[in-house]
Amino acid sequence: MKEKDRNKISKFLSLVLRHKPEAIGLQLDENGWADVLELMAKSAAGGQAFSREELEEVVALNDKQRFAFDDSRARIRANQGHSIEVELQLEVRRPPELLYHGTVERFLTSIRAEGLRKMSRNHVHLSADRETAQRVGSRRGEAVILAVRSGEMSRDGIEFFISDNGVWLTDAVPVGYIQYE
Ligand code: HQG
Repeated sequence: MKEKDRNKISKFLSLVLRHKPEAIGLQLDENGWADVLELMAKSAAGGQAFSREELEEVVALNDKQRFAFDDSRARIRANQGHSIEVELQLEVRRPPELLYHGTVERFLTSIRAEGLRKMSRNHVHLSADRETAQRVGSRRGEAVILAVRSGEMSRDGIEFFISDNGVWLTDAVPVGYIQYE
């Protein structure tokens, strides 16, 4: 499959597995899993047909490993990034001393006032490396990278999780833990 076609399917999967399963009448369970056969049938009916092999390829080659099959490979879900309520049963993990968040200038006044909030998603997304934060911020314009004193947050009792694809997640980052560099 061409990269362009894989990206199209990946975007569609992000929509139905993270944000709007109802767009194709899909049912996710409480942990965010969709039945693969149901997903394929309903996607086809909704105008985005793909084969099992194509789906396997999209999952395997996805640049951020956004999706995962369960052990039986009968179900699929998004590893993170949801806006609908799902219980991902994420592992609580002790974070490194610093984590990074990529954003843009126009959000800084608000971030300085209220800290980092999860906005429409279920968590604030952070990364262990600056390059990822740079890429995330660049989606919206010139990236501004914020360092988060995650070690201190953790010692203060704030929990961190890591998704199956290595994204650091937390509920909110209060203003006092953000470093503007
Ligand atoms: C900003 C993509 C004003 C925050 C990416 C961000 C990532 C505030 C935006 C993943 C704020 C939310 C997540 C506050 C935070 N006031 N703005 N208090 N607190 N913000 O997309 O981190 O390709 O929900 O800085 O690559 O940009 O979808 O979060 O700009 O990994 O897999 O509000 O989504 O991955 O935007 O991106 P998002 P994000 P995927």
